[in-house]
Order: sequence, then C-alpha cells, then structure tokens
Amino acid sequence: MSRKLAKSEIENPQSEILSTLYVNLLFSKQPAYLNKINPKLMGNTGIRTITTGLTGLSLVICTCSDPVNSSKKAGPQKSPNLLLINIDDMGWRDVGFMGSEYYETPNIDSLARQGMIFTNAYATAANSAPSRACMMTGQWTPRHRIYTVDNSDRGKSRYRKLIPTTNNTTLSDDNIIIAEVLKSAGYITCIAGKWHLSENPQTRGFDVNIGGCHAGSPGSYYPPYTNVPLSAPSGDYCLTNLIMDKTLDFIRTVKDKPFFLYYAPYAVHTPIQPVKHLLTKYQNKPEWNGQNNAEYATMIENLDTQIGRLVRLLKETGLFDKTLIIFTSDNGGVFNITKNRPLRAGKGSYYEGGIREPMFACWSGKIAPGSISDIPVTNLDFFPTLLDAAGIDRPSGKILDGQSFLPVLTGKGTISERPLFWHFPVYLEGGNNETQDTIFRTRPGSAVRSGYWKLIEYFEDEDFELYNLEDDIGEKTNQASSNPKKLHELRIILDQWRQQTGAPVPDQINPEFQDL
Ligand SMILES: [Ca+2]
Repeated sequence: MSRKLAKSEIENPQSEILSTLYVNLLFSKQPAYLNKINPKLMGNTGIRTITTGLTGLSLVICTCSDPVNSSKKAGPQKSPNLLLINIDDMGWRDVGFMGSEYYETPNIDSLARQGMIFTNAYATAANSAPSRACMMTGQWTPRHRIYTVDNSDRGKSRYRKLIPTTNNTTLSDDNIIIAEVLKSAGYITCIAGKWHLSENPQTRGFDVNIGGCHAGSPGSYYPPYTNVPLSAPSGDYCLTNLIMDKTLDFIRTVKDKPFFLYYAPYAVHTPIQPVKHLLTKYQNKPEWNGQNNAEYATMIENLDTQIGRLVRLLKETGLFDKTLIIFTSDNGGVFNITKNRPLRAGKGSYYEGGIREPMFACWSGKIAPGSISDIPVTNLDFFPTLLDAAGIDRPSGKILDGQSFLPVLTGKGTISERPLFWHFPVYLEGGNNETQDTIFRTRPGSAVRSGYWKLIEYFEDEDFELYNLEDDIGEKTNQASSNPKKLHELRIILDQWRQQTGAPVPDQINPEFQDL
C-alpha cells in the first residue's frame, strides 16, 4: 500500500500530518491500548495501515525524499560504506520517530523517514555487554557466555535461590567478529565510543579507536571524563561532542576506501548530566507518556545534534548515498529515567521494555524511503546483513545465529519465520514495580518469542509466563495456566534451543538463600 505525500508534508518534516501518519503506522497492532494512553496517537489520517505479520513482505507505505539536504555524487566505489549506530540505553520510545512527544530528535527522525523503520526489533540481551557481544559475534549468548555486565551474582545473596552461571566479561579472541571480517575484506574500520568487550578494540579488527575500552560508561560526560581514554580540549567540553568531532575527522580520512563505522556513543547511558543550554526548554515541557526527565532529554537532543553533524558531512562529501545506515539501541530505556510504555519494565528486564529497540535502516536508492516493517529482527541479524550488503562471504566455520534481512530492506524478499531467544542464567538487582519482583530486574531464566507468543521461564521455581504480544504488548496477562497447549509448544522450542546452543541452566541451591 502506498501513499504519495503532499509537497507541504515533505518540505515540513515536523508537520503534524506526517508525525501522526508515522505514529499510526507504528502502532497499528495496538490501537485500543494506545488510544487509552493518548488519543492523539491514533488520530484519523485516512491512512489504512497494512502490516504483514511474520510471514509476509514489508510494504512500502509512503514515499518521500530527504526533506533537508541533497547529496553530491561520490566517485566510483564498489562496496557500500557501512554505518552501524548503536545508542546506549535508548528506550523504544525515546525518539520522535517512535512517537515521543517529549524528546526531540529531528535529525534521527529525518534519517528514519529516509529508510525502513522496524517496529519489532530486538536486542539479544537486556543490558549492554551481552547485547554488544551478540551483535559483534552474530551469536546467541550461550556461545560467547557473556550474559550480563560484571558478575552474575548481583544483588543480596540471601535473595538468590540459585548459584548463577559464571559470567564471561571478555570476548574470546577466537570468536571472529564483524569488524575483523570487514577489515579482511578491505574495509577501513572505526569504533567511535563504547566497546565494553575487552581492553582494546584495535585487537579486534578496528583500525581506529575513538574512546573505546572495557568500561561501560564514563565517570563523567564533562572533564575529567575518567574511565575512557579521551582527553577534553577544554574545561567544559562534552564527551558526546568530542567523540563526534573525532568521528568526523575519521570520515574525512577515508577517501575512496569503503568504511565500516561503528558509532556507539556512551550517551545516553548514566551518568545523567544535562546539556545546560537545553535544560530550561525541557523543564517547561509537559510530561508525555511517563517521559519527563529534563536532564536526560537534553542528552538525547544533544546526541541527535551530533548525529546530524555526521549526516551533514556524509552528504557534503558525497558519501551518504553510498552508505547503508542501521540505527538501534543496545537495550531498553532505564526504568527510573525514562518510560517505554506501553512496553513493560526497562533495561535489565526480559519484558519487552528491556529488549525491544527503536530501529531503522536507510540506504539511498536501495531501501524505499518511508517504509516500515513489523517483521521481528534482532541485532544478531546485523552481522549477516552487513556482509550481504557488502557482498562478502560468511567466514568459513563461523556459526551465525541471525539471518540477513537485506531482502526485506531492498523489497526483494523476506526472511524465514524463526523464533527469537534470550538466555540469562544470572541475577540482576534493581527491580521496580514493573519487573517480576521489586528486588531483581531479572532472575535466572530464558525467554522465547515465536510468532506473537512469548514465553519466559524462570529457573528458581520453574515458573512460566506466557503472553500474546499481539493483544497484550504490555505483558499484563499471563496465559501460562489458561493456554497449556501454547505453553507446551513454546517450552519444546525453548528446550531444543538450549540443547542446541549448550545453554547452561543453573540448578545448584545457594546455601545463603533465605526463603522469605
Ligand atoms: Ca546499554
């Protein structure tokens, strides 16, 4: 289904018509629920949304050109540039293109409009290190054994019934990652920002390292930054801006060689520190859908501004049209900082709020602008997708658990329906009133999504939660008791997957556990 946008809509990307159109398209599966939250979300545009579920093609629903800039023509170049943008801790609705009316992300939204938005995109884990390890290796967590950040026995021992599986905090050198494959194929490679998987990303296929190290966050976004190997040019210089300064320097050096840029800024992870000149605006802005943290909002807007600088340089140098861009976040928004509504909970939880991500891909002339897909994808899929886009063979002997969704992007095909899995044989403290309990964000377990059904299994007491995400995206009604047939079906799928991947299931009782 397609609709040609009016000239006024294209020229004014912030137009009410356009933003309402997108919001309608994004949330077509949950109109009643969203109507209850904010009737404006489902305002009648006269546009009927068609989404295609798990088996069909993504449909191009409107066409629009880039409303802001035009590009110079680049010189001859055989391989596309690859830009993977992985924001830290950005929630599913922390951007305008996912409907937020509190945060302001005009540059990101403009990019999203130039490509295909995915409404069912997932991180493979609910916090940073495992999510990034999965993305970089293209493998489920049991294969690299990075299940969480730091130790797996976080939280008070007396609350932990099981002794969790030991966590791996450094990615094994013998597990080849996407940067190494691309470098071998002739790409110049750069990481800008957070690495988190070993001490030095330059031993893992990155030619250029801008601030990447084992640390998961800076001590401060203002000098002295601490934790990260970057020095400020002046006393109040924001780390996010500095990383982009150096990223632009990298872009200016690449010339005709294809590049792989992994842009993974530390923002918008804690510490939450405002960009001062933006603060008053958000302090005076009404809350939207639970989003009201002005300091966090300034960090999001500043990040968006930096991404705008990058896009502008790519266009000025003629590289934009030769670049496949994928945008995502590594895990859900932090519950006490932002809200992912109608998704339940946030970072660290295996409810949707912890793992469903804002995501889009754009590639001039290859991906139809204004397109949208509800096909479930995961960051495991990026490895094979990027290789396919670059025309590079998969490394021999390497297990890749994801699928290339390049045919979806180009409109030439689809991907086969498959279940998605999460495995977290660990404890993560810091629960809230939307997590399983208020002590832990997660307890040891596994999860699987198959079709619209999602099963979560907790190992402590063999508890199961079964949700139908089509009708219950907020995971409020546990159907494990009322739908034993579906429960059985998903348990078999999950058991088989754990066997295939050698996923450890902790069963040893913690002697310090006190049953409350
Ligand atoms: Ca993160």
